[in-house]
Amino acid sequence: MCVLCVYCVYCVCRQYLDGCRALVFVVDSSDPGRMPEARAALRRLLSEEQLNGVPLMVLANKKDLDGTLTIRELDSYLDRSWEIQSCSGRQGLGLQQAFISVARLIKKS
Ligand SMILES: Nc1nc2c(ncn2[C@@H]2O[C@H](COP(=O)(O)OP(=O)(O)OP(=O)(O)O)[C@@H](O)[C@H]2O)c(=O)[nH]1
Ligand SMILES: [Mg+2]
Repeated sequence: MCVLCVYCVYCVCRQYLDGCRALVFVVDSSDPGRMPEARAALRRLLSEEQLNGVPLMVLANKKDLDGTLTIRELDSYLDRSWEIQSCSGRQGLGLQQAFISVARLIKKS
């Protein structure tokens, strides 16, 4: 089973898409200026045929820095199960919950 984690908005990782059961997309929620870039990268990834219907977990990272992530725009084009979880990679917060949710999303898909 493949769960694809993308930490970087530049990473396309297309060679890993075959057989992917879930997409975990990590954004820096403390960097609102680059949110349009993150959204564009996510949109591009989700348009890949291999990811049709594949559930999505958005990790809003760096929540320890008072990140504010506006996700409303996301729902308009998401045609799949998806969830968002705030987390701090540095403090290890929110990650366990996130991957429990990923496992549940995969089971439901
Ligand atoms: N405060 C905080 N820092 C984090 C967290 N996760 C990663 N980092 C730190 O963020 C730094 C990397 O920042 P990034 O935004 O990933 O990378 P960048 O250097 O800004 O480059 P870009 O990929 O262009 O954004 C490293 O020093 C990490 O230790 C977190 O949850 N909280
Ligand atoms: Mg950064």
